[in-house]
Amino acid sequence: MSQWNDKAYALFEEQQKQRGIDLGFAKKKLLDLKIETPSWGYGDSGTRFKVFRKVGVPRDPFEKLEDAAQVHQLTGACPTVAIHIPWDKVDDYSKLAEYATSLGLRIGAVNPNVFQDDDYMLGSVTNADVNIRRKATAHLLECVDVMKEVGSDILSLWFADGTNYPGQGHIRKRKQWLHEALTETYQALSPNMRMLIEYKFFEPGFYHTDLADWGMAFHAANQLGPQAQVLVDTGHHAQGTNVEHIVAYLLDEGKLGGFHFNSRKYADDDLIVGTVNPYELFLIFYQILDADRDERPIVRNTAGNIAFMIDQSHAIEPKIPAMLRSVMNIQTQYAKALMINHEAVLQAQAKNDVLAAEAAVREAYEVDVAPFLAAVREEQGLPIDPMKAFLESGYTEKIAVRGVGGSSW
Ligand code: AOS
Ligand code: ZN
Ligand code: ZN
Ligand code: ZN
Repeated sequence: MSQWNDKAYALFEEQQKQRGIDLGFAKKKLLDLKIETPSWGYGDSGTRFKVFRKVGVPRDPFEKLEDAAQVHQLTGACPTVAIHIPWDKVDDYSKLAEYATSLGLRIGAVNPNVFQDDDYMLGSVTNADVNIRRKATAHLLECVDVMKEVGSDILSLWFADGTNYPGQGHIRKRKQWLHEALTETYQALSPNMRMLIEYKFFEPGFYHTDLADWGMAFHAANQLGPQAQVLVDTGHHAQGTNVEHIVAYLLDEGKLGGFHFNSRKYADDDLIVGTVNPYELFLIFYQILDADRDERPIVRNTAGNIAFMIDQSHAIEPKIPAMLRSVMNIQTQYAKALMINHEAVLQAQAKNDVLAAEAAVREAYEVDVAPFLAAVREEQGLPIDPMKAFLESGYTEKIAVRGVGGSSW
């Protein structure tokens, strides 16, 4: 390690020991943190105004995996890749899984797409037309088959279903149709599979969305059974929503299944994780690490089985560096949360000492964890600065031969 980091780490170690932090435990937790990257984050995407086509963007799902493998090689933290069907449709899914293995990866969550077909304009599983509902459910079932072929254990469901005008759709009928489709899909799951239900309060529907918030997703998951859980996309709430509260609530109910991490300033902006309001991300990890210490096994097991996934779309950013930035920002906030002295927080809470409790949480956020991250990376034989290593690797130049024109979908 560089002399600078040796010194910085020695000081860090001393300070954290004084604060009562078990660094051996923190190191183990940090190494255990695995983050799934999305295949669609490696392709061109954009806004409703323009998709800027970039040189070197993957032309097919195999090339998306190659790019994802770069992120994993440099961080050691991203062994799985989420796929989106039909964006990542291939003739032989076992070939895709084999290719992933050859790159040191695995296929993670399978995301059915029931929003891009023209038939779904007025809804997929909630469409008033029974034939379209059937078609949508058949696609969900097809994705369960894909899971079997690629060895995935997570079906990640997001529905664009909603309406733009009062009266446009029968809200209660649509609720029941949604439930029917979810039930049929749930019954097709193998025992090792989980169904994660994602909610979002608006967009593309601007009047109502069929699965608008965590309460609706939670209720659906409860009705279905233990293999169904809620997926929290950090960009899917109204301004000011206390996301970490939702996280804590779902953890306590054993129903937090996973995340779609991204940053947002206004709506579902899908920006690089941790670039806006990193404190929120830290506070989410605080709730997870607190649940990790819960006396009830159900809560601990839930906290230990969260699928940490990134869901971001790049309009202007180079894709691989943007993904690296997200992964590193997640690691930074997680490492900071690992610097929380939970006993100190709990003691202050028990004494009703408002300021001491707030301080015990915030002080961890204020810790500079850079020496810690560098030490852990170096111990694994990884570059201390994955971004710098990527930029110097020549990979960007190498993939330029792909030309222009790949897209997320
Ligand atoms: C859409 O807003 C959701 O975040 C979904 O997770 C979606 O499937 C993903 O963003 C790809 O578009
Ligand atoms: Zn999402
Ligand atoms: Zn979204
Ligand atoms: Zn989003």
